[in-house]
Order: sequence, then C-alpha cells, then structure tokens
Amino acid sequence: MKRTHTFLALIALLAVNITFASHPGADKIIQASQSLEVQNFLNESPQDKAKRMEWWKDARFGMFIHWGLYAVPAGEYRGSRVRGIGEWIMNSMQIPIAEYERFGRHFNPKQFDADEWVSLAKRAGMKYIVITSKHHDGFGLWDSGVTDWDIGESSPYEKDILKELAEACERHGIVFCFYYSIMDWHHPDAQGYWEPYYQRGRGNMNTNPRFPYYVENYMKPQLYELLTDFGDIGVLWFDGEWPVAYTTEMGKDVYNFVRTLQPDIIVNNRVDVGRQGMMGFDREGDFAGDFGTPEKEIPDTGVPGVDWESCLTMNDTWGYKHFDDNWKSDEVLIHNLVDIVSKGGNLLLNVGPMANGLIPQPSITSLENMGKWMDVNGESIHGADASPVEHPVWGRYTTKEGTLYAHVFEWPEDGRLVVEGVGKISNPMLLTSKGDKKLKLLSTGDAYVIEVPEKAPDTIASVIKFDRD
Ligand code: FHN
Repeated sequence: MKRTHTFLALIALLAVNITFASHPGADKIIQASQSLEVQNFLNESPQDKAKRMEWWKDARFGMFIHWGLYAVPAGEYRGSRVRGIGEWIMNSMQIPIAEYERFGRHFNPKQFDADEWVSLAKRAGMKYIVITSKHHDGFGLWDSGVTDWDIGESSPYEKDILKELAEACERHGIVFCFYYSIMDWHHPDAQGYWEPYYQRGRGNMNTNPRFPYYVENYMKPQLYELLTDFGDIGVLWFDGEWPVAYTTEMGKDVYNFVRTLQPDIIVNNRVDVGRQGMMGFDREGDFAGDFGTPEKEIPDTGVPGVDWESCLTMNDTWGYKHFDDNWKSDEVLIHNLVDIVSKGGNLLLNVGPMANGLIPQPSITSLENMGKWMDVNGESIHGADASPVEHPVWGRYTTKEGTLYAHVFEWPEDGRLVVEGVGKISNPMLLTSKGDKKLKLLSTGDAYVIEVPEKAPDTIASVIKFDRD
C-alpha cells in the first residue's frame, strides 16, 4: 500500500511540476524579484520603528480573513467531518493533491462583494484587514504570474479578489494587509522530500533540499507580485514558518526583501523562526519581525516595549466549517478586545467566509454589535495604551495621554465605583450613546469613589473616563 501511495505521490509531484514550470511570464517576475537590490532594515532605530508602527498601534483592532479553496469542502470530505480547523482539511484528511485541486472548479464566489466586507469591518470599528493571499494549501487568491495554482487558472471565478479588496479599503480608509503562508503543501519544492506532503505538514522533520529553490524562485516572486501589484500594503502577516527547511537566515532575508519593496510595511514575527508556539512571542535571540503573534490566546500581562497582536476566532475555526456553530458571545468578544488593549496589544479578529463569497451571518451580527459598542466607547480603544496598574476586580483600564478609561464589566450594585492606585484623577465622565455624562467624584486618600447611576449604560462594558495627571 505504501509503495502505491509513494508512486501516486510521485505522479502528482510530476503533474504539479508541469503546472509550475510552464507558466507564461514567470521568468520575468522571477528575474525582477531576484535582481532586487535588497537593503538591510534589521538595524532600524527604535524611533524609526515606533514611527512606522504608529498607525498600527493606534488601530488596535483589525479583521483577519481566512478564505480559500478550503471553504468549498467547508470542513467535510467524503462524508467525514474534519475535527480540526477548516483550512487544514487538505492535511487533516490526507487529500491527495490532484484530488484537492478539483475543489478549484467549484470555487466561484458569485456573491463576493468587497465593499460589503470592508464596510462591515469599518462598522465594527476595525482599522485594518489581513486576508490570506495564500494559505498552506498554496492556492493563490490572485492571478499569480508564477503558477496556475491560483484563482486565475484553477477556478472559474473571473474577478480579481485582492484588487477589489484593495480598492474597497482605499475607499473606506481601511489599511489593506496580506497573510502569506511560507509552508506550501502544493509546491513540489516545499513539501517533505519523497513523502506525501501531509507527513511534512505534521511537523515531519524530513527536510526538502529544494526548499531554498522554492523560496528564491516561487515564494519571493509571489511576494514581489503582492507588494508591487496592489498598492500600499500595511502588514505582511507571515505564517507556516515551522518547516525545518526554513531557516532564520531565510527569515531575515525575506524580512529585508519585503521591506525593500515597501519600506514602511509592518511584518509580523512569523517571518522568522523565533516564535514560541501559540503564545506567539519570540524566544531569546536575534529574530526578524515587528510584533509578537499570540494565537487563540491573550497573554496574562502585556510585555513592556514589545508590540503584539492576539489573533482570535469568532467560533473555533479560521477557515469556514459549515457545522462550527460554537460562536463566542458579544460579551466575550468585547471583553477580549478591552482586555487585549488594556495590556497594550492589538486584536486581529477572524472571519471565515463561505465559498459563495458571503461572511457567515453570526459573524456579521456580532461584528455589528461590536460596532455599536465601539460607536459609543471607541475612543477608549483606538489610540489607547496599556493600563498603568493591575486590572481592578470590576473590569479593565486603558489610557491615553492625560486620560484614564475605566471599563466596568461588573456595575456596582451600591452605585459606588471604587478606583484606586491610578494616581490623581478628576472630572469623571460616563460615555453614553447620548454623549458624556458628568459623574460625582469622592476621594478618600489614594482611593476614589465615583457615584454612578443605578443602571449601567451598557450591560457588557460601560466606560467612565477621567482626567489623569
Ligand atoms: O496553521 C495556521 C492556521 O491554519 C491559521 O492560519 C492560524 C491563524 O494564524 N495560523 C496557523 C496555526 O498557528
């Protein structure tokens, strides 16, 4: 049986190689990518980095979009439901490459409307969008000039998804960003050597001697296209950096390559290999990347001087699964956002659109509810920084220069909110949909008591802002 499997894998590899070798115009892009005079950005001053990161730190809240061929099976293959995350179905179900390619002919998202997606992000109070230009399955959401394995040649869909999203982001004042997977289960030079790709995907420690060829002749040319064809890109969000064949030397080179193409772009820490698993921060050492990437978790505390962003799902999967109805409540979503900002981080909250191009309704409803909360309280999130003290029992603090925001999750039943250990504060104002409402402040030593109305203006989190010396 294993012999047959290897034989089939070889045939598939051969077929796929033909796909890559013959793409018209590929040489021109590869040549342009390889002749780029890459500059070194690894010694950037902290001041220059802080300036470059300013918009991102102010934004605090972005939309993650996991969308690709995996939305076609939507978590189910040959009658079996995938137990893990939906975008891993190719690997989890060990689908042979030639068979997985057949999903391409069913990817025809006629209801995709870039304006709808971007205006939803904007209504939610999100300031940037990160979309999977290419996930681990290797399928490109743009018509790449170096392969047929993309929306252009391997699906019946006619429109230019990434171009439409870039233009919609421009119209709505949302920063457009790309996710790009270094790991690639489809490209013959990026897979485990001789074994079927999915054994590599399972952390198979076998390396592929042609991986450097994949990086130089495929991955970097694709990054060249993404960073020259779609305007200014805010963030390049790398992922899949764990194959043993991908080295820190490659990571530093790719970081400089990307910054040479767009010097002001921000690049996450998954461009290199320093990340310590899902907690997302780099281990000790010298690694490229501008911010840490905790995944599906929120660190217990912030890390002074380190920029970071928690990426979270709204249910349990990144890529669409038709049977994943484990949606987080609006309370959990809003508390997560406040908790993250109170620790000095950003929230990248994921939507997994369906194969027809629509975002699942539960995601839309929750994002619109988050937007209603942000309409009243967004000033305590956008441009806000970490709390100066441990969080109080009743909620969280965020700060701005001269201002403290108290996010009250548990409204005091006795009408008296105790605020302590935050230095000198004055002039408490309750943020409400009808404007700011002045409250009475009593001070007792270094603790303050604020007299608050019987009913909280918001059952999930009400915000009181203070002047702070
Ligand atoms: O393997 C991916 C996964 O599919 C998803 O993209 C997440 C979200 O960033 N990142 C990797 C798992 O760490």
